[in-house]
Amino acid sequence: MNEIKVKNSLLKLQQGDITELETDAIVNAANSQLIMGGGVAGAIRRKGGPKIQEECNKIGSTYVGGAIITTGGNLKAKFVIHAVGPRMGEGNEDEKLKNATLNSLKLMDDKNLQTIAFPAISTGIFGYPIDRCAKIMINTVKEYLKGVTQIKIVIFCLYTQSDFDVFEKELN
Ligand code: AR6
Repeated sequence: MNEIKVKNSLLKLQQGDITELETDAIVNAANSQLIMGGGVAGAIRRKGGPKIQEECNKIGSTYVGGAIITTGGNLKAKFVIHAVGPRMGEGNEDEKLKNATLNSLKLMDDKNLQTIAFPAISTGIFGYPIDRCAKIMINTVKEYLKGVTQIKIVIFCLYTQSDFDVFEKELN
């Protein structure tokens, strides 16, 4: 099964390119300097245009575990939430990944947004293990959706079939 209902919301898994999604917001796997490099960030920069990086530059930076929001530029998604996950080896990684996920969800409610798509934060260039990521991100979303929220749909958009399989195993 690749979706579950949590209270009034839906948690869904899909495989593909997150920059193609038409959700209210997609999440960028950012760094704390908010400089969009490779991976998901690179795909967002190429498809969304320079405006997103310009907005990031105005904000400047945030802490590891934090999240900030910009418009979606030329993307189909209206907004990009830039969530800063941990670099493997820097310490306290699980807590930081949980906070990056949680702060993204809180921004959604602050802005009254209803649909969000996450990538597997930190599991590319930052080197965090995919199975630990699945466990932490899925549990954080589930807990959050059990509380008071306007969020209707949370998608985990996994780039590869093998990452999708890991998330699917964790969801079930
Ligand atoms: N759609 C969905 N998932 C993707 C896509 C895509 N288009 N492209 C890659 N992934 P990463 P990080 C997956 O490296 O590890 C950048 O330079 C990828 O397979 O994007 O948090 C930033 O600027 C992996 O599972 O992010 C930061 O400096 C996941 O997205 C740094 O990398 C995350 O991989 C962040 O590193």
